[in-house]
Amino acid sequence: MATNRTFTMIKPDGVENDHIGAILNDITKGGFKIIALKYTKLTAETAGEFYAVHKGRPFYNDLVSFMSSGPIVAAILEKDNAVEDFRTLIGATDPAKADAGTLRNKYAKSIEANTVHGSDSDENAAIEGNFFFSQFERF
Ligand code: 3AN
Repeated sequence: MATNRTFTMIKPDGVENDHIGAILNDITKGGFKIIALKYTKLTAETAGEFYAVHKGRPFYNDLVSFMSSGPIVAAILEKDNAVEDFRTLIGATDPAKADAGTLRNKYAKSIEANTVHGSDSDENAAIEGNFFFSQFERF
């Protein structure tokens, strides 16, 4: 069953390239309500924990080091069918394959530095939201 929430991060490249405002604007224009928002930085340890599902994949170490290389913006978003609709808004993992107008098509440069994370299931949306936001920061 589709829930109405998903979790996103603007990754270090999106922050470094000054796309925070534009991306949050696109997200809002896409019909998502931002219900929790945080500017923060992952350590190698917390990035490793967040991406534990990818442990053992060839890109895991680079992914962890990239994701802990600079500040990120974490947010919980609300919309009907949030997980699927947000995956559509961000586009394919590889920006070269992302549809025109998607966030990765507009702002991302490479498959690793692909600017925006979006949860891939309702279950992971809840886990990832809880990873970044305490019960007092979620509404
Ligand atoms: P998505 O972010 O589209 O859900 P996942 O969950 O398969 O993609 O991968 C998580 C992250 O791992 C991606 N956002 C990207 O940064 C990195 N990644 C995935 N596949 C590759 C790959 N083949 N080479 C390098 N990095 C990758």
